[in-house]
Amino acid sequence: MTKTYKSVPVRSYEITPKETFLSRRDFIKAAGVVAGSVALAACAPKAGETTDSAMPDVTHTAGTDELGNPTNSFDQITNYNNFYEFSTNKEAVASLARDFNPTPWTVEVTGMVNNPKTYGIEDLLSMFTQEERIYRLRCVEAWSMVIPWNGFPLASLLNEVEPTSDAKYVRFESVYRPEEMKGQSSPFYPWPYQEGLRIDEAMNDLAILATGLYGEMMPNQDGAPIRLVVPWKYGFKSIKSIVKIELTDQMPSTLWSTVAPNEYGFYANVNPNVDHPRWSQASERRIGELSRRETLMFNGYGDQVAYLYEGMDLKENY
Ligand SMILES: Nc1nc2c(c(=O)[nH]1)N[C@H]1C(S)=C(S)[C@@H](COP(=O)(O)O)O[C@H]1N2
Ligand SMILES: [Mo]
Repeated sequence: MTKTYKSVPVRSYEITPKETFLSRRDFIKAAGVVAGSVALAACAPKAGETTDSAMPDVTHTAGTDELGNPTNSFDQITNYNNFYEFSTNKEAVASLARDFNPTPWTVEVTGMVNNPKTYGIEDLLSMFTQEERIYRLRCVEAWSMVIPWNGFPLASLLNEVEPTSDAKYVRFESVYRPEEMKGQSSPFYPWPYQEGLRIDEAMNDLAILATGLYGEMMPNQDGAPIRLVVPWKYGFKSIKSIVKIELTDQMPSTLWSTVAPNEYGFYANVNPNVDHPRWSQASERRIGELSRRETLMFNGYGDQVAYLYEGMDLKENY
């Protein structure tokens, strides 16, 4: 399931017309060519050779998760989005995010670390092996998808900067660009979006920084160019378009717990036994399916993460 791919710091839509971006993979298949880029044109591999391509062999991505659930389509994943910086309308995010320009991009890693550093997105793409991780994403609004992400463990980056022994939490901050993100004009939300994890949660191998999906660079609407994915927690923890990561000894405030502290807590682990005031969490609607599915404790990742919460009252979980 895990594979590596070579990334280039060039976005798909910079090298293909916007109209063809969404269907680029089909185009590549139909044309029988291997994905290349302007940067790689001089050493483009022959048709059929994917090893040196900027894009992985897409046939590997059309799979299932470890429970046998089929992945949602690229179309579903990129046209039904929660990204309040652009819009509260999930179907409007894709078009409103089209002109967002995530290059150049840097991520500042700071706070209680021995080696604070600002990384260019191209550094993060080349320093760390980009793996595919097929994860379920469960929104607190009780819908879900199965998404084939590309990315690398958050722990790999944290190990580079070496948190000090005082660091207990990791705080994440999204980009603030009200000119490009019209939703940030809304006075109802304390921008920029921020989120946090306890450091042992952040070091868990399931927690990744995702840089793409379906082998494409991350689409704008899904949090270009880099976002967190913590699949055992409700979707709102998986903060998009990250510009800053700060190690701290204080539990970070989060956008949602600031807006509605009675509805959203810090941990936000998926838990079918604890209802949200407005949504039962017992079951969920998988996008593209007709009947509802039962929601799984920790979204089905209990074997990997339950140890993190031993002795905690899981009713306090969100
Ligand atoms: N910066 C930022 N990150 C965010 C959000 C947001 O509005 N802004 N929405 C969250 C919510 S509620 C969910 S369910 C997921 C949705 O991710 P997707 O649109 O890629 O499926 O992103 C999360 N990350
Ligand atoms: Mo969500």
